[in-house]
Amino acid sequence: MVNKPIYLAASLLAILSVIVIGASGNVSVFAQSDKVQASIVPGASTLTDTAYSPNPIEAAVGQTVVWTNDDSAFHTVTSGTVGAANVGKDFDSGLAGPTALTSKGKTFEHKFDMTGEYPYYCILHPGMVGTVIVK
Ligand SMILES: [Cu+2]
Repeated sequence: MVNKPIYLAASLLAILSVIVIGASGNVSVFAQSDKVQASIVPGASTLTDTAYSPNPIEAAVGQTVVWTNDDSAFHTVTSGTVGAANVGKDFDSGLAGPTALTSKGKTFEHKFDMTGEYPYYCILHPGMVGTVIVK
């Protein structure tokens, strides 16, 4: 009987700590979105390292980068550098199919699961270049 208040206090502490840990866990979920937005800017065809914005795009491991074509022309988001053997191996919006950025408002997304620097460009306008940095 003498120890009852101590048990009650300990129980309350345990319950409170669970609530606090749960709340802080939720806060961290809301603090970092799982998506990073990027744009292919109007007039991108004649631009180089400002065609994709922001450039570079910074993302955390596990985040998905979403590119929106805000230009009226058809563009691609294609991993690699012009003429390299690995062009399109990591990601490629492509020249046809559902992910092709054929017109304004179309989007392409890719989830990055490993750290690194990922150069990419537009197959249709190879002067358009960008980099995704995943930390
Ligand atoms: Cu283009």
